[in-house]
Amino acid sequence: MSTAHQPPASNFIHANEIRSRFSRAMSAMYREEVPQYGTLVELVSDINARTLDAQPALRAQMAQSGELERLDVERHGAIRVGTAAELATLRRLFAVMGMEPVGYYDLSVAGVPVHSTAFRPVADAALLANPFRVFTSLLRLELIADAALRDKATAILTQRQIFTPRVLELIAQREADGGLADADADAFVREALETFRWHSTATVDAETYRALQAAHRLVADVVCFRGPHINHLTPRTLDIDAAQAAMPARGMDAKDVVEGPPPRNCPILLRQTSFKALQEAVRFTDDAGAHTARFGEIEQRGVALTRKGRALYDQLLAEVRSMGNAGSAAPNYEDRLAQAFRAFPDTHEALRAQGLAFYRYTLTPTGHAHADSAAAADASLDELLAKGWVQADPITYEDFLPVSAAGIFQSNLGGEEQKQYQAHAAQQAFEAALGARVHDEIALYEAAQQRSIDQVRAVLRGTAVVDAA
Ligand code: OOG
Ligand code: NI
Repeated sequence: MSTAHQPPASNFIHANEIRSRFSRAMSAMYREEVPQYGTLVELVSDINARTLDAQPALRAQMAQSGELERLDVERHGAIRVGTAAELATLRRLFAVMGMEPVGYYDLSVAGVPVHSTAFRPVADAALLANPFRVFTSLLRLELIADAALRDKATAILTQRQIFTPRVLELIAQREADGGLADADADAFVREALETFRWHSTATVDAETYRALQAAHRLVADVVCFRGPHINHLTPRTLDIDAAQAAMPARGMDAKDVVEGPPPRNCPILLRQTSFKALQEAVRFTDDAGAHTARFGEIEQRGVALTRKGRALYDQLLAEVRSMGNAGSAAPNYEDRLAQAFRAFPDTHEALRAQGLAFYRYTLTPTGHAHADSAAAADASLDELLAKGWVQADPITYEDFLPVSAAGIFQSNLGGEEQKQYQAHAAQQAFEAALGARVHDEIALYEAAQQRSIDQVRAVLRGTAVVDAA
């Protein structure tokens, strides 16, 4: 796709760098828009510093994996869009920053009329540089029962343009040339940010807003505004229980329970909590009003699970949540969760040996000393671990959890209603709207683990090639 007048590739700003600039700009914008987010970032930063001081082994492990460096910049955000065209253009916009759609999440099962993916980097090096992720949901208007209201919402959505003309040009330019030079990259960041900005003026009158809100609060949030305002940004904490406990003292109205697995010695997947969405003044075309959408969230990430591990997680969680049909709002939820998860091994040795979680294998200094020896080349991975020639470090879970996401949605829509939709995942329809397949997240972890094993093997056999990627 190169053209004669294209600047040399070395002038292009790396996608990782554009993503970092964008994530920084987004964080600064959200701090201005929602000052409590700034408070949350400070709280998390204090708690992370304390946790690392108290746990030198954790610090050493995170330093060795490279994750210590990314910790302070690590964020995810979330947006919700209304049409296939919006979703498809977002895919192209995120591609400029090296972010690809990973995973399919059907939230209709939890009474939220959307399905979603997460745009994020996928390569090991890109994840280490900056793992910025955006959980992106597409409204499913077909789940709205009232046909007239559905048509009205569709008409409103087809009239809006959530991208600036300049960002559309820059996306096309990057697709044609393969990159963006410095000034264009900065322009891209500035223009892309406009799509995610909050607008306190709605595009509809108060009555339309109320009608859409009655269908579902989420429908009003998506349809009535000029763009898909970022609705939260989430820093990563190393001790979510400490952070949750400290939130009220800093003036934050914390959600009652932490979503995801219970506290453990070896964190798995993802644990999340949030402070509740703010009621904000908005102007309809004919009247003043209020809207609840934006909130703050924190998360703690653990090891990625294999298909077997994930099946066990889903099974144990379902056992607890199905009791009394109350989900995480049931009494004694946390006790019952902890009780059920006793069935989930809680040492890395057991998680690894039973094939429940993914690990990245590297040679230790002793292992390196034995490279190219027959003893090393013939040994199994377990033998190499037992000898201390190879070490296994947990691969961090970079994705989301549908049940947790639903809990986050529910607690932040304001209002208590629980809508029921027929559960029907529609991954193909979602991918058709997106204009691409989504990555299977578990296959990505599997490949990362396998690459690390291949690399260890190659060094031990003396056939390692210097890996350029
Ligand atoms: C997204 C909620 C899901 C998470 O962290 O699971 C989410 C939304 O409310 O739009 O962000
Ligand atoms: Ni979130």
